[in-house]
Amino acid sequence: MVEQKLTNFRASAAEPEPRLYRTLFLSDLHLGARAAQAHLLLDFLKHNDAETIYLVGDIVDGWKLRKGWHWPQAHNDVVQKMLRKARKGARVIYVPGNHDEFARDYTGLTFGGVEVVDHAIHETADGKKLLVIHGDQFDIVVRNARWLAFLGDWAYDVAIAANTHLNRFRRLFGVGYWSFSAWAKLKVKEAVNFIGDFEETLAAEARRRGIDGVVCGHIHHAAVKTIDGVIYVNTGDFVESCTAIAEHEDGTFEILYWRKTAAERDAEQTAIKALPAPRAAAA
Ligand SMILES: [Mn+2]
Repeated sequence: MVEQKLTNFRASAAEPEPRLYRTLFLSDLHLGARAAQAHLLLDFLKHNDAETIYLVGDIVDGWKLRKGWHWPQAHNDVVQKMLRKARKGARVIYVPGNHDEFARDYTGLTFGGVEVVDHAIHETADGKKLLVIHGDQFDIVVRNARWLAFLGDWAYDVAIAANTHLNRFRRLFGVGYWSFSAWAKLKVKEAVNFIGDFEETLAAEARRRGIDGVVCGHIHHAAVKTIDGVIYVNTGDFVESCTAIAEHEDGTFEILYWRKTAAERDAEQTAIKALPAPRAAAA
């Protein structure tokens, strides 16, 4: 019994306090897909906390789950951990993406303290207004940018509406959703162009709405930059690069490269364990 308590004490003493940010943005976790990095994600949630957490789409991969149920305990643990943060006072806002499009039917509702919204406007510590949106809505605009610019505003609105319906149609008939990361691996050169076009399209959308910038996901490519005076932030993904975006107390943004951070920390701890025990009292 005493021994048990001691172990518990040691375990809690070894648990680090999580780092507290003003805001955290995460997207493209793809829970339910075999590629999901649930353990690394749990590690991230254990070490990082925020007053407000935005889940910027593709949190659950409904497309993969349709093909076969894959929901191990670790994926459940991630959901539990997130709900726990909401219970403990964090504001958790869920903006669905194309892979978890089913959640778009629940916008305006709150589940276990998690608010589901179509998009959000985030105000930074220094008063800037940013559109928070997954970004898939703009795929069709990105791929037809020149034509749409030529045809004007109405064509742009039609294209965005058509994109949503097209995705629903593809889902209904079980046609696989176009996967950016799979395609990008095949066509590196075109992917580079696509990333640039996507970034510009999203920045243009923020400008169109008369706000300061945008926070999005979808293309699995993290970024914090300014495009023609508009703030462009992309959360990246938690499948391959395992990135997230943190907003500091002064309103500045930082990309957290968690795969790298966790690997470096683990290597350091292994190195410390490998050191011989100190012999301070030796005569
Ligand atoms: Mn997506």
